[in-house]
Amino acid sequence: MSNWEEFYNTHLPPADFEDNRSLLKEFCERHNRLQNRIVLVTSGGTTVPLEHNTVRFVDNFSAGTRGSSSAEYFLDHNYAVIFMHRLKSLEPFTRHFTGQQFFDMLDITDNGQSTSITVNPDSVDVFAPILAKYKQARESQMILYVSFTSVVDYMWLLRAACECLAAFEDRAVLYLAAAVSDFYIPQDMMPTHKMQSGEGAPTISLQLVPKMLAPLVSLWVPQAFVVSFKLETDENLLITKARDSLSKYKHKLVIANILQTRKHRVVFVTPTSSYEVHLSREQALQGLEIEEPIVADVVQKHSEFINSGMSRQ
Ligand code: 9Z3
Repeated sequence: MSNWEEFYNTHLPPADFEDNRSLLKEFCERHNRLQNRIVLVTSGGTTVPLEHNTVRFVDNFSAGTRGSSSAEYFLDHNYAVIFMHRLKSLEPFTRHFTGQQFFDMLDITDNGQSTSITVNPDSVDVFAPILAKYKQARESQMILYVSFTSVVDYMWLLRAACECLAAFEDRAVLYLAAAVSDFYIPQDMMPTHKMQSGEGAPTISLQLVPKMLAPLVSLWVPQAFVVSFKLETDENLLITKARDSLSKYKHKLVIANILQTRKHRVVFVTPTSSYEVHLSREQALQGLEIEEPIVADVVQKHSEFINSGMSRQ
């Protein structure tokens, strides 16, 4: 048995798995009937629980900015979007108003008989276009939200989504932007209850998470346009690691980024080329987001892929 098969045999799916599987199935069947293009956007970090009754866990950084903003740009390009995200990480549309920002846009008036809440006139110009896009995406059912928390939840959901996406053949894009842990504690090596400090300092031993890109590319969605992200903190490793990943898994594109500069610079690495996509200082100051040119480029590459008939070779 391969590592990944063993992983699914020894780790139970999350409690809401069957509900999510039905939602995925229904969403995919509808969009496949309509012959739409579809993208699976994964977003946010995964947790690695240290106990079955989880009080403590190891987390992966990632606010979900890349995934949530990219989902909006894919909708602009008429893709149906499965937004598979870490619960409570940033989501498309609402991401523009985090914390108190949303409340600050509202005014409340009370004339003694009734209370009304309105959007502050200064905020209408900012809020209206985002609300309109949100309503449009929801009413036309172009976006499905499904969430995960732990790396095990993520793996179950990823495979279930792929099972539904296979029918789209080359019309599906997988845009794997989530920050997925490489290490975890297998269920049979995890204590049931909260670790007790009275028992002394714990020794925590992490195991390697199987590389799901291998079955994903070769078995689950062999005709899809698969884009993975590679995150490094050492610039000297970035391109080599991205190239290694492409030659190992044989997918279409790796988007490589460095932790500190990820919001204004990424490198597109394909089997035949590598080039930078970046925002200038002025563009960043104007509020442009790097995900806009990233998604435009991915969409263009996806179109070329479909037109070349490469997935059928
Ligand atoms: C990324 O590299 C994403 O671009 C970020 C986005 C997580 C950096 P934010 O959510 O950050 O906007 O704050 N995602 C992929 C990270 C990852 O886990 N890659 C693995 C690896 O590099 C597997 S492909 O080995």
